[in-house]
Amino acid sequence: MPEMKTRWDIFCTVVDNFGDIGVTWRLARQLVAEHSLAVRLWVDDLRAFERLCPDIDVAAAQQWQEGVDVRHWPAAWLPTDAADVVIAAFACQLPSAYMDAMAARDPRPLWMNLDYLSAEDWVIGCHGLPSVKYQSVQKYFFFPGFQEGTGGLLREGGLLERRRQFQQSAEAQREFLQSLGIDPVPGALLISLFAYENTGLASWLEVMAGDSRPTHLLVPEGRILGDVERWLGVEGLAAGAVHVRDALTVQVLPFVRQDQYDRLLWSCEFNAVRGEDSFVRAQWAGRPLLWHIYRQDEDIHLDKLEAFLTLYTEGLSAPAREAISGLWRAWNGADPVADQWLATRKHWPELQKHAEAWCLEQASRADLATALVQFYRNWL
Ligand code: TRH
Repeated sequence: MPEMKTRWDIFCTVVDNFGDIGVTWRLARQLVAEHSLAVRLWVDDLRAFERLCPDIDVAAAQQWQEGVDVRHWPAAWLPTDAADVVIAAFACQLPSAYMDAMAARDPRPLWMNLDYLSAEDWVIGCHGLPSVKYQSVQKYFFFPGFQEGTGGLLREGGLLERRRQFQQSAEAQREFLQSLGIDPVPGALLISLFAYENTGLASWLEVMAGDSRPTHLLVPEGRILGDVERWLGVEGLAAGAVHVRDALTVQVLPFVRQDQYDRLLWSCEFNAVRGEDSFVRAQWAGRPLLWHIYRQDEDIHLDKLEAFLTLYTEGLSAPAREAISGLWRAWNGADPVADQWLATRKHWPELQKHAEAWCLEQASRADLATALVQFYRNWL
């Protein structure tokens, strides 16, 4: 008889943006592909999912995508049996009938909350601790993170090898960029820009336009386009648009699939990213980056920014640390970034080496999917 696969349910409510679905879709695929698990991914908003995965049928209650059993999480829940492992992503509230099904199940499932990523030290103390109980079912905290003692980061098997091969092949990069309609400006610094609205952008575009080295800026369609339009003095920017201002070429890209977005990050010398998942992917690209952190009430996101900077800049010379930290702080304060960008450019070789070293250090720890599976094994 074939061995029964362990069944996992992942629940995702799309709060806003693409991070919630971006992380859970990535995790679900990896659990299927690398750990041979039977995974159902419950998503309340299939339209957001469709942006990342155009194959999604937004009208389907159930569909298979890359081996994942994708379920629309309906407002009116239909009775469903509980899985062996239940992951509530980002503290989403499970349907009460499903919680009853968990409590009725024998043996009880392992119930985990997959939390948001943070570099703060307290995460180490809280990772893996019991949280609330529902009847006799215990919930546990599972924290992703950058340090030993956390749940780690999502990283597919062989990712860095694929990245290295791609970065070593001028041909592969050319072909990929061409497939997105990108013909890199000769000698230009290739930069990707994925960010929330940011009034600091104008100063960055200004300094790039006046630079002695050309810059080719690639901007996937999204929230930052309004700031780009204001600076260019144009309206209705959409994928395919290309505008040149002195040394700066701005090109708008379509929003692409996650694996294509990875290759975009690998192709660029510098990546501006945001939120959670693109932030991690830019680290796996092994290139210097700029993080636009997701804003939170009472500015608590600024503590998270500082916590990450403390870890990330360890080992850099003091001037390089100040330059990159200054750039990140200005960007997240929506302040002008021109001086900080010029200072960062002065330390380019050091920052490039450092980005690769940071990537390798992070990759030396267990990836998040493996850590989840290990957590389950230890719990059994
Ligand atoms: O979209 P985000 O801003 O998501 C945010 C964060 O996750 C934040 O922590 C959370 O609280 C909030 O959502 C609700 O940024 P993030 O996390 O980088 O997610 C974007 C996803 O989109 C990521 O999986 C990469 C993917 N992506 C593509 O697949 N193609 C693209 O062209 C681009 C630009 C992104």
